Amino acid sequence: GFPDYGSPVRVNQLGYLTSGPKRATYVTTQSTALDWRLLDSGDKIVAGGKTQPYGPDAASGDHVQLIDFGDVRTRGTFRLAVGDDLSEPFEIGDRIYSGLRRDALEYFYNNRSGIEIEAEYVGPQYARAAGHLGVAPNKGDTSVPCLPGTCDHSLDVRGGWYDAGDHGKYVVNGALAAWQLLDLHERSAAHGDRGVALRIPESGNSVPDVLDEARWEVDFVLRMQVPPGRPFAGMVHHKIHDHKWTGLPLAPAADPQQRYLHPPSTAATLNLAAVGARCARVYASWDRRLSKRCLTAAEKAWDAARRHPALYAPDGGEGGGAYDDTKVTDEFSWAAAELFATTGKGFYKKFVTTTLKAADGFSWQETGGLADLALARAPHRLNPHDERELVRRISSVADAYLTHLGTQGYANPYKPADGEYVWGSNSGAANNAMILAIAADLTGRTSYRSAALESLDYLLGRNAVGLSFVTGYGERFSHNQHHRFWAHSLNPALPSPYPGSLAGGPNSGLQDPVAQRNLQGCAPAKCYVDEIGSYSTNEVAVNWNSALAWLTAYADQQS
Ligand code: 9MR
Repeated sequence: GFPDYGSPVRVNQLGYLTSGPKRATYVTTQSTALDWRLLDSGDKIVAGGKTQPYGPDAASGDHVQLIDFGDVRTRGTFRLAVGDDLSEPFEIGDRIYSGLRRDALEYFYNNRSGIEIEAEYVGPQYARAAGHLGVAPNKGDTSVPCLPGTCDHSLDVRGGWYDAGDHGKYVVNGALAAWQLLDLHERSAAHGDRGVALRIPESGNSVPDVLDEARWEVDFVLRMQVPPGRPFAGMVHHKIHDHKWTGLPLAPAADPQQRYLHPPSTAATLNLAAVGARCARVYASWDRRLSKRCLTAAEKAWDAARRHPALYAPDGGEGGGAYDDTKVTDEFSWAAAELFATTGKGFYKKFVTTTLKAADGFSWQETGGLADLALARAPHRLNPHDERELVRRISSVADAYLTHLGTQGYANPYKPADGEYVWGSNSGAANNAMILAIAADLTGRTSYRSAALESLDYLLGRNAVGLSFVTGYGERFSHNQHHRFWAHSLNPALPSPYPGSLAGGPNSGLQDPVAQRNLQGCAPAKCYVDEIGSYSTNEVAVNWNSALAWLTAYADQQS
């Protein structure tokens, strides 16, 4: 039968900022304008108006109308009604993103490798033993050998975050996630916000908590660099993971498999160059030693990548994600831009060869646009002409996303040219929203700010499946993301995903058996199933939660 998509009145189920845009989408076969009503918690009508007919929404196939209640600035709990159809309840208020902003960051502590996750911080349900410290049955990660035949050293690569629902640790998306947290901090600091307190062991120290968390990953990425005196010294191992895919559920401490370091890649090496350069700048005023270590490692990585510019991680393989990439001009450009932004050395500038493009946005694989986002944090490095050009480029991409958002039935800045939704489409939405937010910062244009905020509506319930893709937020939310420890649906003794965990989202590729069984013929925006087995639509990942963390920090600062 039909899946249950809940109320046809689709809203941001967390809520709307008092000073932000407020729109909803109504799924209906009717084509004429209808009356909508906003009801308070006592069912009293506090506002009303006419819906705006829209028509069929291409991504979902839904026939919809739009509701704009942006004039309402009353705080409280409300529902929207059209005829007999009632939305889920939602808030209108000022600090509605404070909790999610914190939880989205605490995702990372919960997914740390090489450290016990303590009940004191996460509560008894989420507490677990440290994984991958070489304590039996674990064979990792204190002395991990190379994949047989690829090198003869082993490295201590403890720490870092588990990539996603599996226990692999992959440099290219891990570095991107750490980068996004560092950027979040840098932007917040520039806006006079030191960030929220996290429930993590380092919280009492003098360093902002988000930097303590990002450091957990930065330290790991530094450990992945091939030491001096070895073949490929200065290059960075692409990834480390189990020999074969492990099953679900599995606590990190119970993983008995042999783990291997996979060969260095140019892409991973340039990821260290990029995040290392950013680390050097961001930690300069908090931890000079780390800042220096990061810069030295970043410059070594850069030199090594120049010597080995075409070592590509292969597609396929066993036991972990491939994170394959055979085009690294974009990684060279991003790394050069970060190194230039931090050091000011003109030498790096000529290697900045890419710019932000609306069609690409950015992702672990496509990092060309990050060159512009790096420069956006260091405008003092640019002459006035180059700075104007940078702002013009970022604005024109933001204009494209504004159009995407304004021309879809469910406002979403993500609108792939071929109409197909990719693996991790929700991170496409969140990353494009980040670009809109940066464009708003650079230009002061409120249309960009509104669009960045409205993107959160999509993630939090105003979408084709009527679900908030973030655990614990909204009335109807994703409960069963693919994860080896947060596997409540497989073993009731295990927890559900930690609140604030973002699902990958609709993926029209149907790249797992559960999606293939349940979603044949789905419209792209509906190719999603909240089952633990659907890793291609319903996994969590560090590089997706970092996007959510960035965007919710931004939204929280807008009240
Ligand atoms: O996010 C990755 C996506 O871009 C790829 O298309 C997909 C298939 O290669 O892999 C995704 O990353 C997964 C990784 O391969 C294994 N761990 C979980 C990651 C998130 O689903």
